[in-house]
Amino acid sequence: MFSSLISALVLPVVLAAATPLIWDGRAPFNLTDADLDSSTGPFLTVVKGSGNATHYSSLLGHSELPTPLWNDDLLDLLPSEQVISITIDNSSIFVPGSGGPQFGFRRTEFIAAVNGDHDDLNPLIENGTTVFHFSIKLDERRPLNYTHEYQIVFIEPNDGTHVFEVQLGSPFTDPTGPIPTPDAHWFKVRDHALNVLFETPFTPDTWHNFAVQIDWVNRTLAVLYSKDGSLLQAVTELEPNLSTSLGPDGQGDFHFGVLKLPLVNPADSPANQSDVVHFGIQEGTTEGLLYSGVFVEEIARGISAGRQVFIHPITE
Ligand SMILES: *[C@@H]1O[C@H](CO)[C@@H](O)[C@H](O)[C@H]1NC(C)=O
Ligand SMILES: *[C@@H]1O[C@H](CO)[C@@H](O)[C@H](O)[C@H]1NC(C)=O
Ligand SMILES: *[C@@H]1O[C@H](CO)[C@@H](O)[C@H](O)[C@H]1NC(C)=O
Ligand SMILES: *[C@@H]1O[C@H](CO)[C@@H](O)[C@H](O)[C@H]1NC(C)=O
Ligand SMILES: *[C@@H]1O[C@H](CO)[C@@H](O)[C@H](O)[C@H]1NC(C)=O
Ligand SMILES: *[C@@H]1O[C@H](CO)[C@@H](O)[C@H](O)[C@H]1NC(C)=O
Ligand SMILES: *[C@@H]1O[C@H](CO)[C@@H](O)[C@H](O)[C@H]1NC(C)=O
Ligand SMILES: CC(=O)N[C@H]1CO[C@H](CO)[C@@H](O)[C@@H]1O
Repeated sequence: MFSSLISALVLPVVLAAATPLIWDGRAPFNLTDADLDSSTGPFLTVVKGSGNATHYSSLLGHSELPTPLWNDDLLDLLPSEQVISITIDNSSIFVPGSGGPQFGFRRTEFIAAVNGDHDDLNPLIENGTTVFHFSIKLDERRPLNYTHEYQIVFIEPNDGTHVFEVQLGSPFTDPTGPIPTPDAHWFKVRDHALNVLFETPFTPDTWHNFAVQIDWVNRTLAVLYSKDGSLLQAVTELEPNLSTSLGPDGQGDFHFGVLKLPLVNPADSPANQSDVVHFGIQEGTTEGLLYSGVFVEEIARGISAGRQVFIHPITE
């Protein structure tokens, strides 16, 4: 189905035009902390607590190697992007435009943008069929707490639903069930209706590479995955995702970062216990994830699988 790999020698030229990059979030080495604080460049950094963006996120320069999938020059020693560290702490209480401070959550997320403008970018990256790429690694020094649920990558239309999402940890339940759940340490890629399409263990010392193919017209999803420098491979078939809205109502911001849900606080009223956004238990710990390889491409004639190799879109 996706086996027609064409020679890496000819492909960069052939498919550079056939698989256009629409938005590139692979942080170049000239991207600075000041750019993060001012949302200059590819990220809108407003989803965070009251500190500056660089209180919660940083560009790791040459101190950490990004995924080798897109950085394969000279034995990976000269990468073309910096790793991005995204963290939360007890001050990571986001105050959105309405609805009041989100005391239930702790969250820091980057949103795909061009110098702060996401509204004009979203219709470009969410049109036709597009592929959302991202690679994730454990931050050994800032472990997550797997008794909690984390939503770490998602596209969120205005209705607050997620076209797809990547989830870690123990799903939030009210009342709290047995935690941690058996697959708490597994990545779960979920569709709009929260069905798990793919899951895989979040092993340490490994870049976990994902790509999600989204057909915005026929409303389907397909997932590709690999580790470190291995080429991406399809890990699902083409899956219907028909509960999403068509057109602008179904489009939204592309987020990646750390969004930690609370546990139910038995001291709260029943109504407040179910208000996961505003109530619940948080330990206030500093936790984080590492990201690289974040970009969005069209699939005019192929999906980037890594190391200059392109594969066929998933069609069945
Ligand atoms: C980084 O350099 C590239 C060209 O090499 C330029 O297009 C881009 O705007 C620069 N980015 C920043 C944030 O300065
Ligand atoms: C945020 O950064 C600005 C400019 O660097 C600095 O003046 C300010 O003190 C910082 N605020 C916080 C809360 O760290
Ligand atoms: C979306 O795709 C259609 C068909 O390819 C094209 O006509 C239209 O211009 C695209 N819209 C945007 C906002 O890119
Ligand atoms: C993880 O969360 C649970 C539930 O709130 C808490 O009991 C535990 O102490 C937390 N672990 C760490 C390391 O913070
Ligand atoms: C989308 O659906 C139409 C109608 O069922 C079908 O003809 C077309 O092949 C589909 N396109 C893709 C890319 O699956
Ligand atoms: C529930 O939340 C409201 C504020 O939204 C607060 O006034 C009320 O005291 C809370 N009830 C309990 C039992 O915590
Ligand atoms: C975390 O922040 C909340 C809300 O501001 C506060 O009630 C709580 O005491 C803080 N926890 C820690 C461990 O600092
Ligand atoms: C694979 C899968 O379960 N897809 C679901 C996508 O959403 C539609 C509408 O909610 C469901 O009917 C599908 O089962």
